[in-house]
Amino acid sequence: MEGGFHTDLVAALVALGGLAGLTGLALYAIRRAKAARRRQIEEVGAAVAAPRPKRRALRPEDVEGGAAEAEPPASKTPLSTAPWLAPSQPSPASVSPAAAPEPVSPEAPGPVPREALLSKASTAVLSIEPATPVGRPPSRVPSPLLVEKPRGPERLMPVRKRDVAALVPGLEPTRSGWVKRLGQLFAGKKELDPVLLDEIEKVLLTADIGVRTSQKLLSELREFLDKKAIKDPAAVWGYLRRRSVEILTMDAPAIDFAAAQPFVLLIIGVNGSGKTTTIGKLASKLQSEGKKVLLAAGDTFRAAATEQLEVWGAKVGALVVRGKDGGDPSSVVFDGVKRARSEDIDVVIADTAGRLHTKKNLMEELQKVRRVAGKALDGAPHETWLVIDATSGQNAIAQAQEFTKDMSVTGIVLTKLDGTAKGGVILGIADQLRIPVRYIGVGERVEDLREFEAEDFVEALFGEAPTGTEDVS
Ligand SMILES: Nc1nc2c(ncn2[C@@H]2O[C@H](COP(=O)(O)OP(=O)(O)OP(=O)(O)O)[C@@H](O)[C@H]2O)c(=O)[nH]1
Ligand SMILES: [Mg+2]
Repeated sequence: MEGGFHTDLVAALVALGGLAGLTGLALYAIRRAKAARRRQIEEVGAAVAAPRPKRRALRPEDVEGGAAEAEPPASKTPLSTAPWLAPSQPSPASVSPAAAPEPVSPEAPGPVPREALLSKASTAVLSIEPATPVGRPPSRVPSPLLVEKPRGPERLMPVRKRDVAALVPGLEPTRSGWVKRLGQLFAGKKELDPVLLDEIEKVLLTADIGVRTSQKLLSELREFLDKKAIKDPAAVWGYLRRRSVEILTMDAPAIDFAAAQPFVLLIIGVNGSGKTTTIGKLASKLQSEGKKVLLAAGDTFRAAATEQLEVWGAKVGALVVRGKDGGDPSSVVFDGVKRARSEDIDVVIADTAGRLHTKKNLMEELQKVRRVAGKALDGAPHETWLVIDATSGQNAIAQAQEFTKDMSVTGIVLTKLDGTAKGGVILGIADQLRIPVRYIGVGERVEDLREFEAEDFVEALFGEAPTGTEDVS
């Protein structure tokens, strides 16, 4: 009996011991599992909390060369389109859909393939990458719709869209004038002879290029022909084309309207040259790129001039600052720049009354406008553009020379090229003044103001080079 009791007791103790052991094992397993889970959570937490590289959504100023550091103010027109991206085209993947622009104006330049845009920016990473597995180092966590800010000189630069076909109709009068005559001289000629050289001289001298520039081209031509004994008319044609590009190409960086806030542009020129129209077209272009533009009605001479500017302002959605009729134009420009500063405007374009370069008092008035603009904002005006009517032919060269004596002109706008065969004047102006031509007007429509690009212009003017053309230099 007593032995049976002991056996039961031992069995009970063994069972209890087994149970305790099992419980202990179970608790140990649970603790291990919890620890493992905690480690997992900590790893993820560390990955999330670790500082991320400086990446942020692409902003327009990144591609425009604007004030990339500054947050765009809330009051600003939403913008996300660079000049080279047509508003009507889908934005690049890097631009958040929320910031996608509404087209403002129809004349925005056409799109540039995204690949082309990217190829210019070696540091830009426009990433749409698969999600990164948890636990990877944060620096390798790609984020869709984020872009690494390009650094230094390698910032995204606009890729220029070639525009030759669009220029051809506007340049038709000049193209079918002296350029055609020049081309006809070469047609069917196998060899260059002195008679042909004389004919070339005649055409160039009547081409409104100006006597000086024509003579220069001819003497260069003779020199090359003597030296290299080149008899091939096609080579001469090629030479004239190439020299034209060289004359029209200036060592001047593209205008960066984001270089100042606001960027102040003063427009000057003789009566009726196309100043106000150019201002309207340019304002439309800039607004469509997302910039806020203010127009200063510095032509206080004619009441109709201010109204004309106001019509443009309303059309393109730009603010217009006006003064009293007959008032001091410099005070209008001063008010315009001040207002632009307080309202976060990007570009101020100041109109002025047309004037003859021969009128000393009127030229002094312009100088005052310049000085006063500088009082409203250090460094203003950042550019002063002389608007020249191409129909005035060689007189335009004389005009430009006079204006540049009194004013520091930084750019030329040549208007009305569509209405004249005197487009050659552009060569004379560029050659003799060495001031960059910034825009050309090839019609009255808002889209007829075209950014000037020497090669496109020459190609549109001369057409395709005859077969067999080679450089004589
Ligand atoms: N065909 C053509 N006409 C132009 C062009 N640019 C301007 N015009 C026309 O030229 C005329 C004069 O233009 P405006 O802009 O008023 O000239 P403005 O220099 O401001 O004139 P003022 O203020 O009187 O000195 C207008 O009828 C314009 O439509 C152009 O590129 N081509
Ligand atoms: Mg005007």
